[in-house]
Amino acid sequence: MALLGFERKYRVRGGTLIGGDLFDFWVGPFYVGFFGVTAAFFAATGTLLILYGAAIGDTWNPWLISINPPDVSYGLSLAPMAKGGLWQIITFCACGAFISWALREVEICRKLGMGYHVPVAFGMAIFAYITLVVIRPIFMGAWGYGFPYGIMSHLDWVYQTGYTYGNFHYNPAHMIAITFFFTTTLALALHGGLVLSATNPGRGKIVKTPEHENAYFRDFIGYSIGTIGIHRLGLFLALNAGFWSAVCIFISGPIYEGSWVDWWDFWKNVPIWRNEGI
Ligand code: UQ1
Repeated sequence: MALLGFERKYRVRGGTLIGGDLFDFWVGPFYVGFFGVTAAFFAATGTLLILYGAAIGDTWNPWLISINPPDVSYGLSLAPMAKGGLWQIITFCACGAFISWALREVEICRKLGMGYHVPVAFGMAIFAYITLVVIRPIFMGAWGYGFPYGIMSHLDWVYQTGYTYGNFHYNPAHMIAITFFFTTTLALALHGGLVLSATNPGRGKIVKTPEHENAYFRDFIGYSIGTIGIHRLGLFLALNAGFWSAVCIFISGPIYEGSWVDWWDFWKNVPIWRNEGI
């Protein structure tokens, strides 16, 4: 079936979570739905407020524009607009836009009778963002612990937060997250390389099949995870990268306030080698 014919066949009514038929239509190639409307509303409002924040700020240099959270002294209350209130509303709009986008993905899954893997995957990224700007600030008692929205300013925040806890490279969850990020790139490089090598064997040669892909890895490392398996592994690795990133920032502050370098001293104090005699 030609691609456009396929789309016509599967552009079906229904599957909406809310709103029934009301927003059940497409604009050009894009499905709208109730959550398309809310995503557009939150994205537009948030973007306009960022522009307004830049306008009342002291620079138009794109590297230096920054929408800052309120001072920590405001706690969890609402701050005046120019003193972090904008950041609070923009954060609300960002959460609204991201969650709307995920729910729009869910509606498209339902229309097509597919699994929810894409919205679940996107949900992990949303969870990591919300951990940074909502969950952790609430546990620490002030919106001021959220990160500023600016190119250089958010880097300054990462620097500052990292060294507040000694050195983030000693944070065990940070180590796990990085390991998952790197392993994700390894898996995608292997997968992308393998599929392209099978489908681009060279001019005039016959395109190869998944059997060749399996045989390649059996010859190479004695094991092939299989064509579905590599995608399960990839999703698992990528979701874990996002999940452990959220864990690593959440435990820094709400759970542990010291230096991550010192945290490893527990290892020296394990009773069997603490050297106190028995
Ligand atoms: C693999 O085994 C496989 O199955 C045929 C793929 O599918 C196309 C792959 O992309 C990759 C990378 C592998 C090898 C991966 C492991 C973990 C052995």
